[in-house]
Amino acid sequence: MYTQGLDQQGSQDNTEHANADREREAAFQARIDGEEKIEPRDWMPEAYRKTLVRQISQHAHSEIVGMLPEGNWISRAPTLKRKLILMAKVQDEAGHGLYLYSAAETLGTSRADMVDQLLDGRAKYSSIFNYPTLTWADVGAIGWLVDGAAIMNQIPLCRCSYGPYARAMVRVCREESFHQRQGYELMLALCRGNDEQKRMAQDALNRWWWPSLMMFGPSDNESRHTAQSMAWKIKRFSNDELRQKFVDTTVPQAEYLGLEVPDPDLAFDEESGHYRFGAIDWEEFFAVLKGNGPCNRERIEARRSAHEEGRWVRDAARAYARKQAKRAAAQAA
Ligand code: BYC
Repeated sequence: MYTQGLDQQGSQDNTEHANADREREAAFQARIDGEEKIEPRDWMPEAYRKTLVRQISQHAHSEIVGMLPEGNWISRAPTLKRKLILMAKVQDEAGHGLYLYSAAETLGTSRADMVDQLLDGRAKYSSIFNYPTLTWADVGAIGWLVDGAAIMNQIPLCRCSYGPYARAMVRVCREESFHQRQGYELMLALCRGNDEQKRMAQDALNRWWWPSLMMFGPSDNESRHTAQSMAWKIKRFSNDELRQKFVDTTVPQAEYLGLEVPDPDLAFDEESGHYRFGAIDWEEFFAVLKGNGPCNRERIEARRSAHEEGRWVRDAARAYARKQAKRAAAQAA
């Protein structure tokens, strides 16, 4: 009798908890629907927190790994001016990584944990950075196409429901817009140059076009997170919608450069006002995600050795912080 009474009490408590959770979730969703920003100290469903940590940390890792393919060309830039521009751009990417790690930390995950997840292969970063930069024209193609795709994806993130992520994106997008323009201007210089330079530009477009389309993620029917992320207003457009906007914006830019987009099925559809494009090689995309792209191993190896080489800086910073804390405690006593 007595245990039965306890069981009943237990199940009543569970029902009350479930009802309270449902009410909190409904109130949370109402705030999202009303376009309110969610801030770090606000209550949020655990799944919302987890989705944000996943997306923001992957985004931060992409910025940091993204420094590698372009950094490869800093010492070989053709002029001092190009070298200065490229150094500034690569430094901007480091800054973006830092704002993004900070935004993710507001959700209760430490930067050290996020970095560990990248280095031991548990966390993803953008597929695009697993391709090599073979010629100087690749620096132009990355700015034009990769930063162009990044802006297309990130401008809507300025309206993301999570305040710290949305605010970080405002500055990131301003800087990405400069990056895109420098890439396009570099391509234009090559296209107005001699035959060899124009061939380099075309070759870079041939190699970066399809991987750039893949950056937007799997097609909508394969994307496991989009529906929930859109309901939470983390994402404002689906992967396919953004990919289409990118194609519509970029094809006329390629025409202006006098370059040919490497897609025999590409055609403008008068009726819809959009470009129709050929099938994406999703096998290639998923192989890259699994770690089998042309440069996956090289990129992670470069990050691991950078992390090891930076160990003494972290140790020194920690020792300094301990010393400061001890001094502050002694002064307070
Ligand atoms: N690469 O359900 P889905 C940049 C993963 S670079 C690798 O559609 P979601 C920059 C996805 O994570 C751009 N993985 O996911 C430019 C998920 O796996 P998990 C970085 C990808 O999150 C120049 C699975 O596939 N930008 O900024 O709704 C220089 C299923 O996908 C990719 C961002 O990170 C990919 N391309 O949508 C330097 C923007 N695509 O986690 C830097 C923020 C998908 O379940 N992120 N996956 O194991 C987003 O907007 C979204 O996370 C995505 C994916 C559109 C990328």
